[in-house]
Amino acid sequence: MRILVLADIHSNWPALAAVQEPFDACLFVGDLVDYGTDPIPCINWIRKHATALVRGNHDHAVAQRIPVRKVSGLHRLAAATRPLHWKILSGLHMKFLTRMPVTRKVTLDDKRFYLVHATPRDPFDEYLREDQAAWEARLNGIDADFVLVGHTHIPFALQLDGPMVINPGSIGQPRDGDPRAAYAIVENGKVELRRVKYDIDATLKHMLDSGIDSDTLELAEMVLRSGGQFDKDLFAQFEQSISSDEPDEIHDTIELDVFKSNDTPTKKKKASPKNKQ
Ligand SMILES: [Mn+2]
Repeated sequence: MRILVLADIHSNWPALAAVQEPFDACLFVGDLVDYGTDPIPCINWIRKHATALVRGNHDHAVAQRIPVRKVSGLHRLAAATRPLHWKILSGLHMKFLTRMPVTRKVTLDDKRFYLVHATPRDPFDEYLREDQAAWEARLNGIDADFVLVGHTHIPFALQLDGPMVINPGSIGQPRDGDPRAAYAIVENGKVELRRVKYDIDATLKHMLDSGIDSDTLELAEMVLRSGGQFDKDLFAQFEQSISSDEPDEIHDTIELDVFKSNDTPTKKKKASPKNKQ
């Protein structure tokens, strides 16, 4: 069984549409919305194709109509796009976001998967990257073969004494220095972290046409084209810092020592997000 693992789509339809993978099941670990301006085809695609899914902090904020309190850093992007979501999403779409579970367990192909957006200790907010001791401490008591997470937008596959923790990286807003959409494939108990190029111009054009202001658009372009690793001095001009102890959402690059590939997989069942649903 070929399992497609997705996270952090963030209303970036051209990025999701670029994933042309055959798959038998799709697991989504949260953050469908915010940052981008095209949530509807993303929600429709996930509604149709996700075998199991969980809610991310941005799904929660949009669903619960929580306004963005902080306007520095990437919060500025969320501040510009969240009200647009409230304007364009139907009651059905909002209900879908509201009903996304916080954690989910599912068994596929005799493997037990545990899905949570950030960490089991703090399902929405804790940023935890590839740190063996920290993950072992947080997964105490969780009985699973694979723990699937998102949130950091930085891919890794970490084998612990027991489960393997997989972060597929972000579809809609990668932050590891590689601007290509990131996802993972789990097949026969093995994981591959993959990347695919997508039409960033189309994403930015959609944002422009949606009425996003030029400063925010410039920030979005820097983030998307650099894979989240843009010049921090340039970034500083966008900072309208107000004191807050909320964690910053920008992270430094980490080296990946796991397999990455753009190879086209052997064609099987084709279920691609080619057309808007
Ligand atoms: Mn996210």
